[in-house]
Amino acid sequence: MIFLSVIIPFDTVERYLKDCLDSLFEQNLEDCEIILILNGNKENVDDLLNQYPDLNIITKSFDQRLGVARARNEGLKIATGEYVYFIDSDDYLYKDALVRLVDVAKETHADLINGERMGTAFIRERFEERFTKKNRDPMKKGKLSDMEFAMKLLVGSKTNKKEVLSVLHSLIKKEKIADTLFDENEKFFSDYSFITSIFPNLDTFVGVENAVYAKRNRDDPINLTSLNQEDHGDPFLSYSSAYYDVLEVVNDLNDKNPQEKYTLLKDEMAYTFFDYYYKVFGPNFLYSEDDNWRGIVFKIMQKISYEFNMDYLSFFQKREIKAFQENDIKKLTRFIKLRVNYKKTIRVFKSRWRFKTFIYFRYYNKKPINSKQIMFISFLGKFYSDSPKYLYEYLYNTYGDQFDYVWVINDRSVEIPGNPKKVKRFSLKYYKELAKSQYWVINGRQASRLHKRGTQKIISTWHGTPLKKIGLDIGNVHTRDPNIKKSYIKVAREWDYLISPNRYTTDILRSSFGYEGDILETGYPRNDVLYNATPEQIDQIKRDLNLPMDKKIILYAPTWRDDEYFDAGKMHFNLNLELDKLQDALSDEYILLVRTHYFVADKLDLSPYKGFAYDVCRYDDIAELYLISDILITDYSSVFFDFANLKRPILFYTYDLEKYENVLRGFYIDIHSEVPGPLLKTTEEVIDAVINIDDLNKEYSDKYDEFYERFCSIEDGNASKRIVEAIKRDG
Ligand code: C2G
Repeated sequence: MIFLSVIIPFDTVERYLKDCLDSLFEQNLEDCEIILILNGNKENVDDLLNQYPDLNIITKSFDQRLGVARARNEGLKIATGEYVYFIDSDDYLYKDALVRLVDVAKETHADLINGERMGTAFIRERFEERFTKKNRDPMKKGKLSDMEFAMKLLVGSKTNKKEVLSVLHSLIKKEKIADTLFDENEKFFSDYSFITSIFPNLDTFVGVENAVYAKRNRDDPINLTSLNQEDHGDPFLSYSSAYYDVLEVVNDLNDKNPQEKYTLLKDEMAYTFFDYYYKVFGPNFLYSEDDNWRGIVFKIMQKISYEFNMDYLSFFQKREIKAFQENDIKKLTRFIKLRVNYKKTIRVFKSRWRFKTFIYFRYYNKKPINSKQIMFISFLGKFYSDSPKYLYEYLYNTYGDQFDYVWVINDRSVEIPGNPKKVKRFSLKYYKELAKSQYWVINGRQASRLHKRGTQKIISTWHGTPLKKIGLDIGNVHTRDPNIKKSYIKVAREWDYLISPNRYTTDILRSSFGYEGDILETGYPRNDVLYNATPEQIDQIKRDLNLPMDKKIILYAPTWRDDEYFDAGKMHFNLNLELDKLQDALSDEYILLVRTHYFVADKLDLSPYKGFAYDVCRYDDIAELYLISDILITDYSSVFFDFANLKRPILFYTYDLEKYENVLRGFYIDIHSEVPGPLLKTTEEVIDAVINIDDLNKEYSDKYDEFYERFCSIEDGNASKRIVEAIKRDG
């Protein structure tokens, strides 16, 4: 008899399934079958499955989407293992999570052996890195008994707030499941009835420490929801009613046959519910303006309040729970208000940025605005570059000291002509100058917690003609913040002017930000220099960078990938271009400048390619790099729209085109037919294209002209001037 059957329902997102299977493969489990229920999936996963010849994968396919309950049942029907284990296809195991459970199962033969489920927004690699780095400790067993710890894990960690019980990450003896199936009519909560149905059969439980299962929080609440993010009504009502349903069943079971396992389970459920009440529900209750809702939930909480074990509660917590029992909604509101405000005050003083924001609103924002002051920021203060730089230089050269200029720049040693005031982003001085400035010139989104006031105006230059979908048009947001789409609209509502380089961008900016304000379709200030620079200036850039003057230059400037983040705003990037091959083939004639996107946090090591490849990631202004480059290689970055102003050749190294196009972002134009250069998939193809660049120029000549006409024809080196004049006309 096989020892273990792992059941995985799969309907979508192949790369998540890959993480899942990789992590299973790394467990090196013998005596294990993996039952994969393919249902309603559009992706062909055969190639993926062929990558695991050593895994015993049994697939069962269905054309239609079955739903998780039915898919798991299909798995259960054919499972032959002594134990059954459920994992979802978008989740994965941390290190040896499952082996640990299996070892304990072999040793103890317990009926249920389980580990911890931890919510995460990270891709697998990053989860592991962060886990080790930040030392986020898994739950400890401490003095708890095997059964007590197992109940804690079954009900879930505090990160899975709105779940009562989960079947995931438990080894369950198949004979104890017998013929029990998941309730296929229950879309969301079939785990609960499944567990409570088999619960009477389970006698021995062991919870295992340090066996962590990563539960992926998908991060787009609008387009790519996971089951527990789907909107199934008010979170409190759905959690409390599920809690109550489970409680009733457990009470019934206990009445019929009183046992410790039922009491332990009930205590654990109540404890987790209380935690949710205290941290999430309490503040929501306080701030809600819906008296009807408040009335309903008060009654429900009143009923549940009798389940809490008062011995574990602090004095203040007890007061609150008693207010429910005394039916005193006013008293309750007062108590919650007191503790929420207390916590807020502590937070303001504990966190530097909260403290500074507090000072900004309460103090700096009460001081007068300087009608002559303009503040500039480019790429989060990382560079002196982009349209804010060229608008600034135009203003400074034209109006000199008639204005007071402030630059937000994190490295204050960066030289800026005219000696403007320099402040570091999010420093106290930054807030002070922000509050005083009449104009904020920004090339991205301002922090959503900051708001302009009175006569202040925001000029948003944005930072590129979009190829890849942006803002509200992105189908599947992979960032950490689930509310990012709402914040796009909120932030754009504060802009007074939005700069656009062409009609195409104007239309997209309107829809992708829901923006209704003024758009100045003037061309980009950052492209002025591409028309105005002299040959001497161009040579000087090369000299400043210590580049050989006798070689032609290729600039490789790829963009970032939404699924490769490892911390807020920090991305990872794998250089997929094989530099050794490029060096062998091209270094007689060319050098290569490598510039990753500014989100990418990895440091490149180009030392093996000394004399051929140069790291220009930290160089402030990419426009200057365009000026010295003979060929651009990019992928889906907006850089080629700007580079095209120079009418020099562009190659697209799109090794992961399918993923980028179909899964990560999607594009506004047809990249296959509308871009002015070839799409290349391998380093060899890139080399070939560079060697035959003259032929390619001829081949793409008509397409390039069309492209230039559509995206670059407004540009003439005077965009900054047009913008300043338009704003002056408005007063
Ligand atoms: N950039 C750069 N180096 C790179 C990539 C980008 O300096 N290797 C700069 C360029 O000025 C580019 C801008 O960052 O135009 C935006 O980069 P994209 O790769 O296009 O990506 P993103 O930041 O997501 O912005 O509408 C444009 C989109 O919003 C894209």
